[in-house]
This record gives sequence, structure tokens and C-alpha cells, in this order.
Amino acid sequence: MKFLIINGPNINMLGIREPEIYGREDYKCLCDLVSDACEKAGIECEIFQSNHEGDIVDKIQASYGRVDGIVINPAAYTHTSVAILDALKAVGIPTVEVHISNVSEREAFRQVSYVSYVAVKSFIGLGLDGYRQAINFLSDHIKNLKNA
Ligand code: CA2
Repeated sequence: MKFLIINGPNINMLGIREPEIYGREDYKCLCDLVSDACEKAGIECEIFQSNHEGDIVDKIQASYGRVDGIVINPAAYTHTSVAILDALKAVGIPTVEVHISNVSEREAFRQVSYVSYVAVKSFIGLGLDGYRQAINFLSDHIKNLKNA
């Protein structure tokens, strides 16, 4: 099984500012956690981060027929991007959404998530551990789909 892990704009700046919201761990910690969780679950993974909406759309399109699952934190594009939602719909790959912070308790503009329209589940406000939980959930979900 292969997963694509996508992180949107500014996630590469984790640990530098706003530790009260996003914690003190940096982007390398996040990549290490994701690699470790995938290895433990027997999943091959590719980790991708971009600050550009079109690059994220291109990456999702390129994953068509090549990956079994997508874990995505679209960051600020969560709240604005119909293009990322449409790309995920177009490829039809099971997708789980992750947010490090509890967006439901933050500003009004963070209350909308376009990706949630296609995500099979969302892990919100669990810090970096949300990625580990998302990987394990998606692995089980895809195995169940294959056995159904
Ligand atoms: O909680 C999340 O995971 C978010 O997707 C993170 C995004 C934010 O725009 C979403 O509303 C919720 C922000 C990514 C990182 O932004 C930083 C800001 C300051 C310092 C370091 C990173």
C-alpha cells in the first residue's frame, strides 16, 4: 500500500512561531513522525509540501493510479480551495484530512473546509499525532474496502 502525505502553505514553518497553536515541533519532526507511522503500518509513503495551490493540484492529479490513499493538511487552502477539492474528487483516491490545531475553536474563516466534502474522516486539533491517527485509520479503511 502506498500513501501520499500532502502539507499545504507554511506547514514547513512549524515550530518557528505560534507554538501555543501549532506546538514546538518543526517540519522535520512531522516528516519523521509520518515516516515512522507509515513504516510501522507497512505503508510506503511520499511526503509532499508546497506553498502553491496549483502545485498541490498537480501532485494530486499525478497520484492518480499510483497511490492508494492521501492524507492531506491543505493548511490555509482548506478554507478557500475548490480546486484542491475538485482534484481530490477527480482522482477518487480515499482521502483523510488533518489539522494540527482545533480549527473549530478558531476564527470564523477557519470554520469552512472544502476538503471535508470529500474526506472520509477529519482529524482535528490532535497536534502532530493527528497524522499518525490519520495514517492508521486510512490503512484500516482501505483494507476494509478491499475486503468488502
Ligand atoms: O491547524 C492546521 O493544521 C491548519 O491547517 C494550519 C494552517 C492554518 O492556516 C489552518 O487554518 C489550520 C497554518 C499552517 C502553518 O502556519 C504557521 C503559522 C505560523 C508559524 C508557523 C506555521
